[in-house]
Amino acid sequence: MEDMTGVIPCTSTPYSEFKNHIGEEVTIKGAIHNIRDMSDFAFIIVRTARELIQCVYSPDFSDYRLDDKVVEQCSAKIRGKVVKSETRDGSERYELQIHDIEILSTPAAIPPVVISKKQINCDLSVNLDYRPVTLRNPKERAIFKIQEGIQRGFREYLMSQGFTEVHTPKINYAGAEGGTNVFKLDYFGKQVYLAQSPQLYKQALVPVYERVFEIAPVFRAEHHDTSRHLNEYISMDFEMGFIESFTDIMNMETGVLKYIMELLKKEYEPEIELLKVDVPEIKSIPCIRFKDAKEMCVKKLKNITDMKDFEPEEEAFLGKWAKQQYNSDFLFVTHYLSKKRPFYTMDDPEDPEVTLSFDLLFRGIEITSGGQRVHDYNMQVEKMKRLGMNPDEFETYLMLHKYGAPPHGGLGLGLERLTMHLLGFKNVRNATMFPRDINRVTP
Ligand code: AMO
Repeated sequence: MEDMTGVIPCTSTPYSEFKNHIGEEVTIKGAIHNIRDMSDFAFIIVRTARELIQCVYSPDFSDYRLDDKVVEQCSAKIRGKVVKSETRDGSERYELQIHDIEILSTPAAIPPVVISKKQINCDLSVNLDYRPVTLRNPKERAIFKIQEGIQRGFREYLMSQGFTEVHTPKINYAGAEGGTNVFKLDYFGKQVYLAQSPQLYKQALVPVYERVFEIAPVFRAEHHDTSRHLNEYISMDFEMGFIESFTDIMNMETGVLKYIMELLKKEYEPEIELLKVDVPEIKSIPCIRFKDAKEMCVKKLKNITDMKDFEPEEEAFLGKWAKQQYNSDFLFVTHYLSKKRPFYTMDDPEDPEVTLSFDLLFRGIEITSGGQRVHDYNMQVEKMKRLGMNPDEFETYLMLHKYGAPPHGGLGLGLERLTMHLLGFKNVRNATMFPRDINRVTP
C-alpha cells in the first residue's frame, strides 16, 4: 500500500470546468440519471454531486456500443469529448460526446418512484417513504443544499462575531422547555429526558466563553400531526453575555439572517434558480409589542379567544401586515406575557407581567424564540418556586447563577421552519431530510 498523503487526485472533471476543455477528452463519474433513446443516438444525463451533465451517445463518436447494462441509477465512469451547444433560450452549455462508459455498479431494482423528471410527482408521504431514493431528484436535493447554506451562514456569521461553537448533551436530567412534549427515557433504571433544547447548557457556557452557539438536533414529543411540528428538528441556538438589552439579541439575529441571505445568493445560485427561491431582502426588521399586535389581531380578525398567545391565523395576519406596512418578510414581536414564557425568561422590571423576550415571524410563522435570561441566583430560585418548580431538581443548572453570570440572552431558530418558509412549502416535512413525526420513524 502507498503512504497516505492526504491528497486525493480529482478523477472526475466537474461541469464548471468544461469550458476550459472544449474539444478535449475528459472523464466524469456519476449516476446515470436519465436515458432518452432517440433511435440512432441517445441522450444520457449524468448526475454528479451538484450537477446534471448531458452526454450524447452515437455510434459516430467512437467504437463503443451502448448495451443494456447502462440503466438509470447505475454508477458509471464516462469518457468523452467536451462540445459546446446551445439551450433553447440561446444560452451556452456544454455536453459530452461519449467515447466510453465503464459501469461501476448496477442497481438491483428499478426505483419505485420516478426521480428523473423535473420534480417528484407523488404524495408527500410516498416521497418520504422512499427518501433515500427521492432525495436523488435534483429539486429534492437542492432543498437540503439550501439548508446547508443556512447552517453555514449561521455558523460563519457567529464565528465572525466571536462566538464559540459548542455541543451540549442530548440526554438530559430535566426538560428545559416545560410542557408535556418531552420524551422520557429509561437510563439504566433512572428517568431522563431527550433534550427539548440546549437551554440549560448554553446558558452555563456564557460565563465560560461569553458567546456560544450550537446547531444540533432537539426532540419534542409532539402529540399532534401538524404541518409545522416535528418530533426531532435541528435547532440553531446562540447565547451571548454582557448584553445591554434583549434587543442586542434581536440585532444579532438580524445580522445572522442578512448574512445567510447574502450567502445563499452568492454561493447557492444553482439551487436558488432551480427552486425559484424568493430570497428576502433584509435592511432592518420591524418590531411590535405583543400587546399592540394582539389588539390589532382582535380588531381585524374574528373569534380570537386566547389573549395570551397567538393562533396561527394571527401570525399569518401579522406577517401580511409587516409586508404591507414595512415591506418586510420578518417581524419581531416582543414582550410576551410572563405566564406564557419559560422559567428562565427575564421579566420586564418596568412591568413584570411581561418578559424581555421576543419571537421572530417569517412570512407569518414563528421561526425563533429568544430573550434575556434571569442571571441572578435568588431571582431565578424565586421565579422557579413561583412557577411551582422544585429548584433542587435544577441544582446543576443553577450553578451558573450561583457562581456568577453576566446579563445574557439568546435564541433558538428552527432550521426546518426557516427552510420551509424560505422555499414556500406548506408542510415542514418537505424541508426535513428524514422527518420524525407521530406516525413516522422510518426511513
Ligand atoms: P422554542 O420552544 O420556541 O424556544 O423553539 C424555538 C424554535 O424552534 C422551532 N421549533 C420547532 N420546529 C419544528 N418542530 C417543532 N416541534 C418545533 N418546536 C419549536 C421553532 C421555534 O421558534 N430555548 C428556547 C429558545 C431560546 O429562548 O433560546 C426554545 O427552544 O422555529
